[in-house]
Amino acid sequence: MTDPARPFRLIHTSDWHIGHELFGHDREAEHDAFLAWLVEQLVAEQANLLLVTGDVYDVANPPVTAMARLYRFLRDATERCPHLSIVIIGGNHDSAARINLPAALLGPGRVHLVGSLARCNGVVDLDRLLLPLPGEDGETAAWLAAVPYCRAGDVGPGGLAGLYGEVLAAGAARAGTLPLVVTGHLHVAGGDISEQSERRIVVGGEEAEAASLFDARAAYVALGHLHRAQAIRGETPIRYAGSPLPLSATERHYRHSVSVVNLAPGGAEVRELTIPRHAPFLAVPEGGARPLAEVEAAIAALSLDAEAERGCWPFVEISVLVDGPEPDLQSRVLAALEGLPLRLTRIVRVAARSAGQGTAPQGADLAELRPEAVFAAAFDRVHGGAPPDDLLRAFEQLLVETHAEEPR
Ligand SMILES: [Mn+2]
Repeated sequence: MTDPARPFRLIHTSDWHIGHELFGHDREAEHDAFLAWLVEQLVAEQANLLLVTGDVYDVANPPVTAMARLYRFLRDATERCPHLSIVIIGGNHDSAARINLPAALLGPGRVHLVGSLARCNGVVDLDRLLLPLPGEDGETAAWLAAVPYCRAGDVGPGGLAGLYGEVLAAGAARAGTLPLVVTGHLHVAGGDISEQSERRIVVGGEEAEAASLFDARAAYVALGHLHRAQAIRGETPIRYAGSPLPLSATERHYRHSVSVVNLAPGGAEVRELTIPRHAPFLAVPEGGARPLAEVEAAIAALSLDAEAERGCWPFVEISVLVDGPEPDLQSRVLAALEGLPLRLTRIVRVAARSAGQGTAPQGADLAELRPEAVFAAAFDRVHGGAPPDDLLRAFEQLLVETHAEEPR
C-alpha cells in the first residue's frame, strides 16, 4: 500500500562505470548483481526517482555489452516500478553525445538521459535542464535541475558558480514551494578522492568550493565523480553517492552504498543502503609484503570456494618482499596461483633493504657516461647495493649484442 502523505523519495547512485575492467578482468557479474539488487531496492523503497550522477559507463566508447546492460536495467526497473522516473546525467568518463543518443527515442517519458548541458542560442536551455518529477499521483511533486559534467567550454563566462547560480535561481522559481534537487559531476573542495581511478577534474583553474555553488534553495544536491560515498559540508545536504563497487584496489575498504533521500517538508533526510560485495578483494599476505616463500605459503593457506562462478572469484593483490632482482618471482607467484579460483590484479615488489639515494652520475656529459655505471646506479636505486656478478655479466653481454646490431 502506498501512503499518500509519504514524501517524495529518490535513490541517488553514481559512477557505475559499466564496462570497467580491472587488470584485464571484466566486472560484468558484479554489475549484474548490483543492478539486480538495485531493482529490488527501488521496489522495496517505492522510490519515485532513480538518479544516476554520471560515469554510467567506464569509457566514452563503451562496448555493446555495456550499453545492453544499461538498457536491460532501464527496462527491468521501469517494468517493476510503474511510477518510477529515472534520470541519468553524463560524467567525465562518458561521451555526452552517446548518453544523449536514446533521449530522442525516449521523448518526455519517465527515463531522461542528460549527456550534455543543453544550450539554445548560446544560453543555457533551462527548459530542458529543469525537469518536473511526478509523485505517486502523477502530479509534479518535486523539480530536478539535471546538470551533467561540464567541460571548461560548457560553463560559460561566469564559470561553475555563475552556471549554478543561474540554475538555482531558475529552479527555485519554477519549483515554488516544491523541493528542488540539483545534480553535478565534479570535484568540490574537501571531497575525499581515491588514488587510482578518479581523474582530478577542475573546471576554471581551481577546485570549486561547495558553498560557492550550492545553497539552501536546493533541498538536496546529488553529486557524482568521487567513488567514496560522502557528505560535503554546506548549507543544504550535499552528497556524493559513490560507486557501487571498488574500481581499484585502493577502494576495497570503501563501504559502497546508494543513498535513499526523503524530500520531507522539513528538509531532506538521507540514509544509506549498503551494497553487498559480490567479489571480495584480498591482499596477500594480509599484513603487507613478506619474502616469496612465505607468500607462497600464504597463497596455499587461503580458504577459497572452488565451486564459485568466475565472476565472483576474489581479486587478489600479492606483495612480495624482495632482497634483489628475483627474476623468477613472477613465475613462482603465478605457479602458486595456478588452478585457484582467484583473479590476480598485480604483484607488488617491496625492496627489503632501503634503496640507494639516486646515485646517478651527476653533471656528466651524456657522451661520457658509461652504460655499466648507469646500470649500476639504476640497480642501486631500485634494490640498494651493487648488482650481483651474473647480472652484471648479462648486462655486458646485452651491451655487446646491442653494439653489434648498430649500423656503422
Ligand atoms: Mn567521474
